[in-house]
Amino acid sequence: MSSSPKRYTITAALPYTNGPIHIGHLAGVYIPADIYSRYLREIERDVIFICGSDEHGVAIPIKAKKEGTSPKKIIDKYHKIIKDSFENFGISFDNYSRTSKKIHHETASEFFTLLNEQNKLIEKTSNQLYDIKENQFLADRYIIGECPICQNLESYGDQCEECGTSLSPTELINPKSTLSGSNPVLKKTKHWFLPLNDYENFIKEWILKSHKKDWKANVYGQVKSWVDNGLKPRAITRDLNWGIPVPIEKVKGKVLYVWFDAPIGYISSTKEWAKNNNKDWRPYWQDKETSLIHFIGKDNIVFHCIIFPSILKASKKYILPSNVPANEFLNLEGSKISTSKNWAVWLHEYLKDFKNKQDILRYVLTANAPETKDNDFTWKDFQARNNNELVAILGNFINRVTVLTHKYYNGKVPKIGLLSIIDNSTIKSLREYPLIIGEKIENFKFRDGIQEVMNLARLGNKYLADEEPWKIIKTNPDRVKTIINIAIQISCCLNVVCKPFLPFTSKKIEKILNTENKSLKWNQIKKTFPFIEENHKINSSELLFEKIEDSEIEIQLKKLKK
Ligand code: B3M
Ligand code: ZN
Repeated sequence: MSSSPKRYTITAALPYTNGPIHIGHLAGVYIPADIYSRYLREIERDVIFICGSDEHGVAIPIKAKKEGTSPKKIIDKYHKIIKDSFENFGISFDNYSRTSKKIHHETASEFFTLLNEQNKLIEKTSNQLYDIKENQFLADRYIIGECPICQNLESYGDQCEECGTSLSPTELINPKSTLSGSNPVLKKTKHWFLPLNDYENFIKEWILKSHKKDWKANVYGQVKSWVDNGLKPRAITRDLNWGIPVPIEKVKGKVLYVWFDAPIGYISSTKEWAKNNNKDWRPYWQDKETSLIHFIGKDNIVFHCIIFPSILKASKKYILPSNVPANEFLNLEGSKISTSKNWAVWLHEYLKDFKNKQDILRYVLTANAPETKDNDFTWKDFQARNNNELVAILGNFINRVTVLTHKYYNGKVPKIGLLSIIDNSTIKSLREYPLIIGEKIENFKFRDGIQEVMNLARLGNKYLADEEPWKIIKTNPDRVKTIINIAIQISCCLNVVCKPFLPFTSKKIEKILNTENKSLKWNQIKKTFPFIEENHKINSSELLFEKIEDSEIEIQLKKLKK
């Protein structure tokens, strides 16, 4: 791939609609994907940012049973809650679809049929766990038992959530049905398998050989360990009544495995976007000059780096991801986030307690993102980062500049005069930031990126503190004009570079600087200086961030312990 792809298809993992989403999801997947997409749009690239709800799989009927309702009611309920949360946090999807839509059922069925007709699937009858009381086969999460790897007693049939190992139900020790609690028996049933062993060499060449340097070590390492253990055929159908029916005439009571259809959901969502926008979806999935990037959490690596690529490869028409920047997990106050134990910060609840404060969470989750290892979110850290960084550094700088401009010049940008050595070096470093931050984002180093945004604000604060315009306003008014002009240029640059990270804040700064109609873009500020010309009128200051009091944090801690 050339260094500058023609277009980007950016996907974020499709959340299961069996519950609302929490800060772990946001930190691991949606914020990084959003920063990346927003940045690429800023530098005027052709980008689509795709997502949607994952509405199949055993998780849905299980939840429906728990809430005493139907799967359809469950997916409708959580689809809405999740979609609203994303919108409220400014996650800028170009399309947010659902895998229950007709377009998705058709697309997934076509994939299955294509592979089946080209003899790329194998049919196999094997013994599977069966619940005699409930009269049904027990796929995936319908089974719970002891993990053969870490001895966790509550491992699911498809995956142990404790150690992350992918499993099949028959591997569990002492399996129990989650439906009736009974011990299942073995019963013969026929399924379709994707012979992953046939793709082992392809994965070796494509990832292990070619992406050792440019893919994240955690992702590369997981792929390598899968391949080292030998890839085996994997069932892509299930005996269930919730999902996409296996598209073969005589086959009844079987559906596609959720992990077969879900990633195809990215394609269906793209098709839906194309239809709504009068575009062609194909280049975004089939043109070699497109860069396809999957943002996911670490538990989804095998599906996005081995299984889905094998399906894409088998289809012969599709491109492969150019990167899969999976993140590790975010813990909460020292413990694993857990939906069942209600140990989480739910986004829709955060928004109730911290109204219009989305950017604080976006900031904290980016600054502390689990990019290379699991990380911990604590409310104390949340408070400290808000008070000591957002308020004291970023907010403080913008506020000082605005207040001084109004105090001395009625809000009009003063004329820049002779430049001192410090002015020159400040301008020089200032102008390097868009480049530095852009590079960080392009390399998926969002933590470093936001750190640099803060460093730019620090540069501004230091410049004002060193030059002390308030001390010389009477004795050297011309000098003060230059200082304030430069400080305004720093604010403007700050506004542009914080756009992908803190979209709500950047809107506010734009309003203060009165640059909404200027559409100052990343590329322009790389090329031209000054960004704002003299006599431009700026608006009065608006507080960007407020201090968070101890009492607010205590409420959150209490809520968790409940
Ligand atoms: N719904 C699993 C998850 O939420 C799954 C992702 C699908 S991405 C195609 O972790
Ligand atoms: Zn385990």
